[in-house]
Parts: sequence; C-alpha cells; structure tokens
Amino acid sequence: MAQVLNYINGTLQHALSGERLDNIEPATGQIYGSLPQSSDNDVALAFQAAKNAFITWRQTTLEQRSALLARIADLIDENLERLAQAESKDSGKPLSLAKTIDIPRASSNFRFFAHALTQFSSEAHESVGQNTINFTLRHPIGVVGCISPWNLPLYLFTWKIAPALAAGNTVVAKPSELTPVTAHLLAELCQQAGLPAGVLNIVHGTGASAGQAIIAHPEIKAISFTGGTATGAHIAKVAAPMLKKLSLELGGKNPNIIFADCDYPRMLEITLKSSFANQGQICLCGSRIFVERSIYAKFKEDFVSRVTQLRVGPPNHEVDLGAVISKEHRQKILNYIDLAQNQGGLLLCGGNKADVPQHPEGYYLEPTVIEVNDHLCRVNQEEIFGPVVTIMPFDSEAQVIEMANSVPYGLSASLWTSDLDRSMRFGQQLESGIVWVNTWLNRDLRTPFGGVKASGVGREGGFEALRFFTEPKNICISYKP
Ligand code: TXE
Repeated sequence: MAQVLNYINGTLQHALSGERLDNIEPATGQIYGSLPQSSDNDVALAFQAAKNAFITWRQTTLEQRSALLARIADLIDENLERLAQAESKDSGKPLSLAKTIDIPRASSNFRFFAHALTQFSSEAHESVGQNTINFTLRHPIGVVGCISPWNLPLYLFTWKIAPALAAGNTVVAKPSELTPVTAHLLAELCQQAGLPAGVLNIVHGTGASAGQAIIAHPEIKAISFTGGTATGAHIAKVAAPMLKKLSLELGGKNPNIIFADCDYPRMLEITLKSSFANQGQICLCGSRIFVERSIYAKFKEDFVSRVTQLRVGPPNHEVDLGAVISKEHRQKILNYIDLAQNQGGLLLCGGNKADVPQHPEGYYLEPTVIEVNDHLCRVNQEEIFGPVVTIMPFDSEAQVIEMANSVPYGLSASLWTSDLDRSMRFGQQLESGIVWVNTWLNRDLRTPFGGVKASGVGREGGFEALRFFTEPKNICISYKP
C-alpha cells in the first residue's frame, strides 16, 4: 500500500487529526493506498515551519540555492523509473508517457530554475539630469502557496515549487488529493538532497480542507494555482480581498485549425497526440478541430481510421491511452458525449466505456470523435477534459478565426499551414496565450505560459515566474553632484 505522508519542517508525518483519505488506482478502480486529510492546523504548522525557514533560506547564496535545486533535479533523474511507475499507477496515464514526459519535465523544472536564478537580475534606472538613481530590487515574498492538479501531477507541482524556491521563498504546497504519491516521493528526495527543514512543506488533503486552509491563510501572501476555472474563481474570491498575489492557470478549450496547405502526414500524427495524449486530460489539448473544407472529407476518413487504431488498456502495457482519473470524471465525459448527440452531433467513433478485460472496474474510455455542425454547441464551448474531440469544416480565414475565438477560454491554439503570412495573421488574431504553428506542446521553459479570458490570470515560465514570486522594491537615491 502506498502510504502518503505530509512533509512538514523536514519530516514526514501524519495529519494532526490522524484522518486519512483513500487513494484509488484509476486503472483498476481499487483502493491502493491512503493519504492524510489535512486541515487548518496542519497548514498552520507548515506555515510556521516555512516562516522560520525563510529567515535563512532568503539569505542563501545564489550558488548554494542553485546547487540544491540542481541536486533535486539529479535525484529525480536517478529515480526516473520509480517515479514514472508511481505516477502512472496514481493517475492512470500510460507508463511510457510518465517516463518520457512527466518525470523528465519535473527534473527539467528544477534544473531550469537552478540556472535561471543565477541569471535573474535587479534593474537600475538613472534619472538623467536629475542626479538620481533608482535601484529596483527583487525580494522574495516570504511564504507562498502552490496548489496543483491531477492531470500532470509531478510536472505541474514542480513547475510551481521550483521557481518559488529559486526566488528565495519558502513554500506550503498541496498536490491534488487524487494523485498525491509522487509529491510524497519528492519530499523524500528533498530530504536526501539536504534541502533545509521547512523550506518546502507539502500538505496533503482535499481542496475544501487543506487547499482552502492555504488560500485563506492570512500570512501566505501569494498563491500559484493550476486547476479548473470554477476553483480558480473561488480562489480569487477568497484571496483577492486579502490582497494576495495570484497566478491562476485554468482550463482550456483549444482550437486546432487545419489548412489544406499543411504538411498533412505530420499534421495527422501530431493531431492524434494533441487530441488524445494523457486521455485528453491536458489543458493544452486541441479539443476543437476545424478543417478547411477542401480536405475535410479526407481528414475525417484518415483521422477516424487512425483513432480507431489507438490502443486503450492498462497503463503499464504498450498502450496509447490509459484510464481517466476517476469514476466521476468518466461519467462527466460520458454525459458530454450524450449531450453532443442530443444537440445534433454525429458520433464518428468511440463514445463508450472501453472494455479492458484485465481491469473491468478501471476507468477506461474509447477515444471519441464527434462531428458537429454548430461551433456554439455546448460540447464545443465547455471544457470536457477527456478523450473527446469535435471536428467541423470551415470555408474562410475570417470564419475560422471567429469560431476559434467564440469560447470563454483562451489558453492555446494550434494552426497547420505552410503560409507564413497566414501564420502571422492568426498569431495576431487568435485570442489565446499560446499559439503553436505546425507543432503542439512544444515548450521552451523561458517563454511565458498562461492564458487569457477564463483560462487564467498571470504567466508562468522563465523570468515571468521569478517576477511573480518576488516583490520589486525601488530604492531611489538622490546624490549631490
Ligand atoms: O480540479 P480542481 P477538478 C479542469 C477540468 C476538470 C475540472 C475540474 O475541466 O474537469 O477542472 O477538475 C484544489 N481551495 N481542470 O475538480 O478542483 C484541488 O484539491 C484550494 C483543468 O479535479 O480545480 C487540487 O489540488 N484548493 C486543469 C486543485 O485545486 C482547492 C487541471 C485542482 O483541482 C480548492 C485539472 C479550494 N477551495 C482540472 N478546491 C488544468 N488547467 O490543467 C479544490 N482545490
């Protein structure tokens, strides 16, 4: 049984109440471990440890801090196999994906910010002619809160923790209660790396209990959150009146726009991934596919034929799709598939629970393609967050831009074309934080990451993250000439 513990002041410990939650394996539908159900008292303990640790952590030299973060990255690499196995079991994602994407990215997050912190500089502004110079220092905020979701557990957890620590803050962090195991393993690696006690504290439990205690804590001055838009709005409601700094990375309903002049085989290959990677549970998945009418019939045939060949099965086998995160989430996705058909959508493939004989109780779903005739129908407007995509044709640039921008979200967009001018026109006009042309999920960690509209507030990545996790302080010196 995987027994997860809180990590507070350098030690692994139970919640003060002793209360525990079951941890269910999505691939089998069986309970396979448990985690602490933490509350205000545990968060208070974690906060106090972080507050004490801040006094010395903020004074560590950049070299020391960088070396510690790099050491954690090395340990993640050394434990790749163990972490990938744990991530796959905990989330239902294919082991191959955990091994090639999730865990390598977790170590990249630490290594990237280990380097970035040594390059992040303060600014000076000379007020020419006024005998004045301004130094803009960047100080850590203090104790900050990081809350992450279940779809890319260690990947997103470390994407927040690494820059927060790099900037000199101490952290109270909470992973999703649905996928707590790799955060527990990270705590062990931090102990091994020699991270001073209290610098990172990990508190497990539900959003309503442990998460709420973090966002409502009066002295946790910044919250970095990734998750659903409704939760993000709730966090803003609680945290904004307390004047906390907020970074909210929320949902997406991303368009994938395909023109006839694209590199067709490459587009088809990557569109399969952008539709169904991680069972479609990535906020960047392209769930609305718009295809230029001249190639629509061909695309429909080729795409559906490739989708029906995708292998769904136990995540530790050679499969393309594992299980979705929970029974409730699978039901939510199935409800959307019904709704699509009620609203005139045509099911082209999939649409059902997938039959996986080894694990009849696991949360499997067939990859599903629905042809829709109205870009405003609910399945084309609301985030489903599962292995479901819609397709529909378009006739002109103006029409597809209008359809692409018609949703409340604005996280990412993909465009397939060989026309450079068109890619610039779309880049300018698409309402999203990220536009990919002839590629998908292609990330340089120095670039800003985040969305517009209901997809969030603020940007992560590179110096944007280090700016978020620091307060600028301007010191203005007037001197006698
Ligand atoms: O996420 P939640 P859920 C979308 C996706 C999904 C929907 C709901 O559409 O179907 O959101 O998923 C913590 N105070 N995304 O409900 O609740 C929670 O414990 C503080 C998109 O599983 O947003 C977890 O650690 N924290 C997304 C984290 O918030 C709270 C990834 C995210 O969970 C809290 C996941 C509270 N009151 C879902 N309530 C993306 N952007 O990638 C919950 N939490």
